[in-house]
Amino acid sequence: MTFDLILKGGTLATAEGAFAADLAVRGGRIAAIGHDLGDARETVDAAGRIVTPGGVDPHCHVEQLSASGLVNADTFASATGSAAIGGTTTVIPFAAQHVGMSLKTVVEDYHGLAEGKCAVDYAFHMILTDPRPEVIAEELPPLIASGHSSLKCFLTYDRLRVGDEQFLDVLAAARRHGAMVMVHAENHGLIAWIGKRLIAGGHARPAFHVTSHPRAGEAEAIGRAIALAAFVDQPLMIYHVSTREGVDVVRRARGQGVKVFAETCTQYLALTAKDLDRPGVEGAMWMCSPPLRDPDDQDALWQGLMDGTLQLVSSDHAPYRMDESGKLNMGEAPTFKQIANGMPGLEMRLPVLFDLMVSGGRATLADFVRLTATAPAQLYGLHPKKGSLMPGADADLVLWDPERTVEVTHETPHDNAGYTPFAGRTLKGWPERVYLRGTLVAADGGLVAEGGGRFLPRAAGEAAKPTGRRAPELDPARNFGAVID
Ligand code: DUC
Ligand code: ZN
Ligand code: ZN
Repeated sequence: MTFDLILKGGTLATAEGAFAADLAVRGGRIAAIGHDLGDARETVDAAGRIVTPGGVDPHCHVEQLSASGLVNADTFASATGSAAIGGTTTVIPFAAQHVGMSLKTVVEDYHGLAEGKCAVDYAFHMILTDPRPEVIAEELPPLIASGHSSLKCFLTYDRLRVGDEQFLDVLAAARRHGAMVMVHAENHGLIAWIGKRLIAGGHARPAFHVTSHPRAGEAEAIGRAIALAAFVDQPLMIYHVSTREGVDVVRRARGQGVKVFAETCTQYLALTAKDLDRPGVEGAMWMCSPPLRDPDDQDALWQGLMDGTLQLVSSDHAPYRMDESGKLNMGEAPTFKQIANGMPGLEMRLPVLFDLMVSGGRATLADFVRLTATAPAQLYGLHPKKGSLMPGADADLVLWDPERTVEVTHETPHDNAGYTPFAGRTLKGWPERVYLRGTLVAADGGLVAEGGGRFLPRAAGEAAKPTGRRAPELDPARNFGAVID
């Protein structure tokens, strides 16, 4: 039977390794892998090219309302169009609840914004800032059951953070209903305490954002979050690990058998705190939380990615323009406390990581695929449909030209941020053609199909399953018969 598409003569790259083969697509799915596969309506010459599964970016903020009332610069159309051009074919942004809001309404609203607008497939994580009893008991279970199987909490940020008791409520509910929990883990008191003193002392330019998010605050909050999750036996994902100490805390917990996972982001591997050290407000372009750190932290993050302590690299795409609509919404000379945190990265994630890992020799092609596509799909219940090249999987494919070099400028990406923190770098390796379920969506740096992305309802995967070992205080057999749910 004739195929719809054959990619012929390329090197196929999976999380296990790379090999020479042709790949055939039928009905939006990978139909066959091998040689002499037969006829197709379209055959693309992939000689000299690398074929990877489409990237899965499991941490990006799109059209999201912040606690201060700002909405990030991208729409679902612009963010996902830019993702597609960069080789990412699945994104998991957030439906973000704020205090007092109905979680159900929030999720419906984000679906309304995304539906029919996305260039790539998408799912939603839910952010819980107000896990009050009726949200936990009534709203959460049906939302998880309808495919929103992951929940995020913040341990810092005014108006977003949950206390330890609230976090335990979320962890216990996630365990009961089968969801992954993710956490932004930084110590709020440390950040508030040092921030006030920096501003009072006149140390207000963006570089001081780094000082104001102490390294110790990351290690402390990661350790606390893990302790609470282990107490109730709920698997936990630590978001955007940035420090050596943070990596060490995760490694120790995993060594003790705790079911904890961790990610870092492109910017923590490619950029450092020095990037913020610029006159005036210019450093605001490199402001994210946790902040960029030091070369020694980058070494620790790479080591963590290679020894399995960290499982994946996301973008934490959170675009704000360098004008009054975004980073400068509090005027031309804001303090670092008044500047929105976040940087764009959906489109540049894969090219920057391909350059660092594959062209730069930091990792293998298989590592690149594992960290950017396969592991995120596995951890969030999307594998093997996404993140794999198995027959039967969605034909989300990227054809890479491994020899092409591109000098990145602020005009290179197609999102709405108006700049990229990676400008000035020369990258080797570039996504040439990008397919979503067998349809070409991006080619040679341009979008060729819009609005074809579909919502991906997800049941939680293996990663979110409890281990069966709760704290002794929750074990009736060891606790005078007390049953605590
Ligand atoms: N930090 C976050 O926690 N979220 C969005 C962007 C950022 O820098
Ligand atoms: Zn965060
Ligand atoms: Zn984030």
